[in-house]
Amino acid sequence: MIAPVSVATALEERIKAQAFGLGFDLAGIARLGPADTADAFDRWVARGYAGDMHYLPRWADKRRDTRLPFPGTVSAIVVAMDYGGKSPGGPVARYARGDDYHDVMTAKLGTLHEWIAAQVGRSVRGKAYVDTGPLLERDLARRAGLGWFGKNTNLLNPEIGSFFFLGALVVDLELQPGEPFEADRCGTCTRCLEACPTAALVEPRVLDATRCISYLTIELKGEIPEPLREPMGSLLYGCDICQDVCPWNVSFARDLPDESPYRARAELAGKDARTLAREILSMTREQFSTDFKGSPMKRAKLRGLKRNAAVVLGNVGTAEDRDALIGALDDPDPPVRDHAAWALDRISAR
Ligand code: B12
Ligand code: SF4
Ligand code: SF4
Repeated sequence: MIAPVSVATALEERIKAQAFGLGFDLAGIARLGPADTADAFDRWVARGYAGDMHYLPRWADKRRDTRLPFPGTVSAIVVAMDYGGKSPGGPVARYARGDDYHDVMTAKLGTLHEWIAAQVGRSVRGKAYVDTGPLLERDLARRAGLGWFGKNTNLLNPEIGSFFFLGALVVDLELQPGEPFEADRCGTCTRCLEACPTAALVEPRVLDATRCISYLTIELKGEIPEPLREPMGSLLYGCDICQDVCPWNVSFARDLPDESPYRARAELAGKDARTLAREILSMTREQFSTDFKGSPMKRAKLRGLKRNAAVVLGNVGTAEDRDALIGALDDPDPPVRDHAAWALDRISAR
């Protein structure tokens, strides 16, 4: 017997097809409501793991229930977009080498929103979130069937690994939700926990952000604690190590298509850590604004990048890098000066 196909089911399938057509690599639908992992989030904050990311605890109440950030909405179309885990590793994490994913994905979700309104023949109340509001995006994505929480805390999908961004369009339409992803496909593997250079993964699925190189190089505004500088190695911005070692990424990480907005911009492509660090240390504000327009790297501000560049040269620099560091000893920003002095001491001691 052929099962009856409801009009509603057809709409969900067409929404997903439209999402793929817009360039998303995964798409699923979730019913909004209490977040399954809200307690895990609260415990994480209580343990101090959010560090200086004060916006996380500030909106903790709204994160408990996905209906709260945008009242009146009941469903979410959750999408993922691959950012190319197969590109070679380097001083800048892969997610940050091209255009800012917030802009790219928010625009695409806006187009999807308009398309849905045209399909249903009325204006649809809704809002796109790409890291831009108090939503536990991994929680929502797991509910929409996009993957499971890896022990490195990233959402992992059995077909494309974890090198993807997440986004959600919350809407006031009653859509048929997909099946949540219930399996834990990490099994007995613990490679990510062992590979983390700063021991930031304190337990499976629990990250002490204050030790994570991603936090230290992007979110932290002041001094990087000294014991954590050496383990940063040549990482200038972000960190991919716990994803690089993951067998799911080893098998399924993908190349970026030529037209992808996430391909590395010319200022970064193929540059080794020392060259890039020296260029950043001598960069003016004007040059930074031009070269990094529309880049996620603007989040760290030029002073944050200079601080990171000094740490990188302290770890992998040679006597040839001394001049760039000496120039930074006059920087108006105290952490840049302090980290440059630290790096010069390290180079002299080698
Ligand atoms: C704050 C933040 C960070 C912080 C803290 C990360 C963290 N793991 O907590 C820092 C700056 C360190 C960071 C780093 C990175 N981030 Co970030 N980050 C966020 C942000 C804004 C909030 C995450 C959050 O709420 N953290 C608090 C913890 C408690 O939540 P969680 O990590 O999501 O963990 C959930 C599960 O693990 C589960 N859980 C917790 N404990 C347990 C225990 C058990 C037993 C179980 C079953 C579940 C479980 O519950 C948690 C809450 O839902 C999200 C966007 C968003 N709004 O969600 C992006 C986001 C998570 N980041 C993202 C990315 C790409 C990164 C980096 C890869 C960037 C890089 N290369 O440097 C790294 C990865 C580091 C890592 N191993 O996680 C993507 C992840 C996509 C994916 N595939 O998962 C997101 C979703 C942004 C996006 N829109 O695409 N990030
Ligand atoms: S992103 Fe790097 S520092 Fe952060 S948990 Fe993963 S391996 Fe550790
Ligand atoms: S490295 Fe192993 S434990 Fe870590 S996320 Fe991947 S499969 Fe899971």
